[in-house]
Amino acid sequence: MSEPTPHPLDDPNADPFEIAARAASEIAERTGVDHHDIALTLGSGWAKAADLIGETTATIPAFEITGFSKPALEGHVGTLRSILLPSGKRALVIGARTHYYENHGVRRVVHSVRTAAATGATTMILTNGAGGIRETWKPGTPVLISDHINLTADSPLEGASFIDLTDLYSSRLRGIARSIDATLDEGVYCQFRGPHYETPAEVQMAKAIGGHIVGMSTALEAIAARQAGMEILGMSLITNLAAGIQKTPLSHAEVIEAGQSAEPVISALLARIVAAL
Ligand code: 8IG
Repeated sequence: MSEPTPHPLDDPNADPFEIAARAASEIAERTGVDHHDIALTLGSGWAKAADLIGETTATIPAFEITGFSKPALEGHVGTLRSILLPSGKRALVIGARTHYYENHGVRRVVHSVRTAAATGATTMILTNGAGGIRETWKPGTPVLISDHINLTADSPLEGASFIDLTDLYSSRLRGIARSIDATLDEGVYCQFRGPHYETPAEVQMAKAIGGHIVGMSTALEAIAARQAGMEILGMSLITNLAAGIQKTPLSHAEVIEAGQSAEPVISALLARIVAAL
């Protein structure tokens, strides 16, 4: 038996930005594209957007790139794709998310975002599947993230990095999204640690403090994207109403099923938004 290779981001002396820069140069080499303009992280329910936004010119298993981990969850694609958009811009599609609940530390959670920034991307589109607190949101509803409440009690920033998070989820980009679909609602995303879903009491807490969407990703990634100077568009697919809001218990299978049936519609929507950026 060989020793498992240590993960480069687990070395406390390693510089996560240097590792992201290394990952970006590997992506440039493997894709033949030395600069990407836009990056998209496609969460549950959003994966098909990759096929609709343009022509895929390279697909790389993410774990072959420095700093990326093997996917923990089935149904998460685990690839990095370089896509040529009709506009001539280049998009990097990240189908491999490391979740905070995997307990690999926040550096590994935000590595894909830092890598995207190091490839040159100045726009970061973060998508996820999430629970809805507003009863008017039926499963399958896409919503814009207007702001977030980070309930992980963690941060991707190290040391005294005081980063402004006003307009973290760009009102300009939300406006573009709404110009494509005027019916798009928006809400405040609460990132819980997970991987358990919330109790009904926790959902009521999230509602009381101003939350509308509950999830297990995105907020920490958005903070890292802002630190890297990117403009952020966040979108959630409401796959279920949050615990206690819906009358029946939550099941991962139902969440996956809701995501799959909404996927064609929301992927087409996202593709139209990307074309308008
Ligand atoms: I999909 O109801 C999905 N992800 N925290 N709560 C949290 N994450 C989720 C939920 C949910 N649904």
